[in-house]
Amino acid sequence: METKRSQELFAQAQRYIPGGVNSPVRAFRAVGGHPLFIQRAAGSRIYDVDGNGYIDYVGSWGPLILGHAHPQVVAAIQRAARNGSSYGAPTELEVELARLITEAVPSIELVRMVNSGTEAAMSAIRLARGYTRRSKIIKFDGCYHGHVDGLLVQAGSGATTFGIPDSLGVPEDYTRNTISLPYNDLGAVEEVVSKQGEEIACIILEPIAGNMGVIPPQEGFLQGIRRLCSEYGIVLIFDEVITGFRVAYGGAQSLYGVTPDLTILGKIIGGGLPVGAFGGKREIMETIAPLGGVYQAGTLSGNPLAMMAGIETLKILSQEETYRKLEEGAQRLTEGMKAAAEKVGIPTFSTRVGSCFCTFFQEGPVTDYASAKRSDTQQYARFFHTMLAEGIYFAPSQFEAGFLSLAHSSEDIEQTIAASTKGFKAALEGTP
Ligand code: KE4
Repeated sequence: METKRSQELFAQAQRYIPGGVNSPVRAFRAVGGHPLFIQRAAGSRIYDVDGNGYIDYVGSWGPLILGHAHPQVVAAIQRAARNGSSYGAPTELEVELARLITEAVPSIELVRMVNSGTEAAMSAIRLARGYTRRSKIIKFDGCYHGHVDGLLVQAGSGATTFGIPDSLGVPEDYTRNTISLPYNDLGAVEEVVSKQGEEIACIILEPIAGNMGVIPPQEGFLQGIRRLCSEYGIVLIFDEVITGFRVAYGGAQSLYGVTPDLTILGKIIGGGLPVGAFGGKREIMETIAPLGGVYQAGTLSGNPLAMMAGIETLKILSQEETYRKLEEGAQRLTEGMKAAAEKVGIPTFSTRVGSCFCTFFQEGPVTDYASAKRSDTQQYARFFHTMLAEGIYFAPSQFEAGFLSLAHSSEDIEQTIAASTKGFKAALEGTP
């Protein structure tokens, strides 16, 4: 597979951009080799600058659940752009997207738009602290909520990929109030909350962990945390930046029947344009400026282009059959790949919730960050590159989620399953 132009661009990019990328995980450092520079995408495929096409299971890390360049979304963005890109004033589009979100997720009574998941997490935590007048927060090892200073403690995603448990540049006193516990360990939460519950402003977690591979919550984990938060007056924040509108139209909270006090969203609600949002109980949200004393703001928050792309995306997702189609396609894909791995004889542990999935290169079980890190990342790297050579683009890191879109055809899925036999063989035999 010829990637000369990508290599040239990567060399150029490194002259102007740190590591040649605008987000670390894109640099392929966890799998080796050089990143592919993408020129265009349509449906289930992305195409690099050398003209190679790939079936794409990254989907821009989750937003492109409809597939790339969906005609209705493109047309909607074009319509909006003809009216100007941003006014820094309220628009009807913001009201429409807020209405769709609050209807889809009943726990969200009020919602504020921002421009990234990081901004949403940062704002929600400040809000929880302002509302409770408490400082301590609990997060979970391997969960990633964006590059918020106080949360870069055992972060998942990029940080795990680079094996950096914390980030440089985060002063000690920024993380002094952050307690990070093992995911799926309700006992550990009970232990901390029983001693410090009155000092804890919030517990923030991904209801399905998607930044250390995909790790579902174990039976009773979310329910137990909900109970503890109610008992101690702790704000429960679900980070549904990945799972919101991904695993169900109502997000993971609708799937597991657990109601958080605040929810953060991103990715899908912007239809591929920069977006984030945080929302929840009216009483808590009314502590945010201009109503209350917790300050938060943003120049491009609620901008018309992202709102239009989000509205169009949610309208399509709200149609009947959407999530059944995603479920069936992803089930076929992951079962087919699991069967291929078993036939090759390579130990893998496969997880899936709806259309997000992960193949861990280990026996398993994988229930938290410590067990996820036992995966054989060298095997994963060989699998990744072999699949790439077969025209299939998975995440360039073992510690990310794979995403199926509505644009993936059964032929795409069958092609991926067939190619995975080669991928697993290369992983096992050590030949990329
Ligand atoms: P952004 O600031 O990247 O929009 O969102 C941060 C964020 C918050 N919460 C969850 C659950 C997330 O997964 C993310 C970002 N996800 C990563 C991929 N796992 C984005 C990819 C990247 O960092 O380049």
